[in-house]
Amino acid sequence: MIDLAYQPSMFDVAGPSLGSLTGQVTRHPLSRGAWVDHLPGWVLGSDAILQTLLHEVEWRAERRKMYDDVVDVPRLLHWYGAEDTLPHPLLTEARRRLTAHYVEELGEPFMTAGMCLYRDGRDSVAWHGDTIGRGARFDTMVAIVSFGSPRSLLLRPRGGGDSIRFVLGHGDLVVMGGSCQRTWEHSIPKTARPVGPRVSVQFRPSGVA
Ligand SMILES: O=C(O)CCC(=O)C(=O)O
Repeated sequence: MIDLAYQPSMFDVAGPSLGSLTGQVTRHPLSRGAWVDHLPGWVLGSDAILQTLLHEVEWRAERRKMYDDVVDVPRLLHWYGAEDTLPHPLLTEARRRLTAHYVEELGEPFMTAGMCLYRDGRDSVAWHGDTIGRGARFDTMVAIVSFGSPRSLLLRPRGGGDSIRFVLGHGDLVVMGGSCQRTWEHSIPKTARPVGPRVSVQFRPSGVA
């Protein structure tokens, strides 16, 4: 169980439910065939989901090699395969709704759910694209639903260029699509601001990671 101080949103007190996607999502075309869809506050009552995620998910710390050292990955992780039961039924419904909305363009359903817990502003993820698997060569989509304290998701073109920022928490949705995983990179930078926990849930088609 994770015990993290969290200040709930005053505007997010309803029971959990999903808003509509149709006509609500704003598409931001990027360069080189990449795009990002954005819908703030897609999940209503998202703080209840955050509590479930903080307390029910078996969060794992990972370590990775860095030069001659092995260091802690600065966030906690859990990965749900297509057959795994997600920790809250609303997430299962969110995946179904995302598939229904995007399947014509994506050509396949969202299947897996990766989860990341950023405990506070010291947790982060460095610049990367999701290029393990098919995202390295083919257009695909990664849909991210955010819970808890808002954090910046930055995107920049691979090879350099201006970055763009989405501030994501409290039930917000972004979908990175087209060539985004191979022509752009994204990151969640550390922040010195006092922030509570944020959980990101990333829905991906199978074979994309
Ligand atoms: O926390 C996020 O929203 C981004 C997560 C991410 O980039 C990843 O796990 O690949």
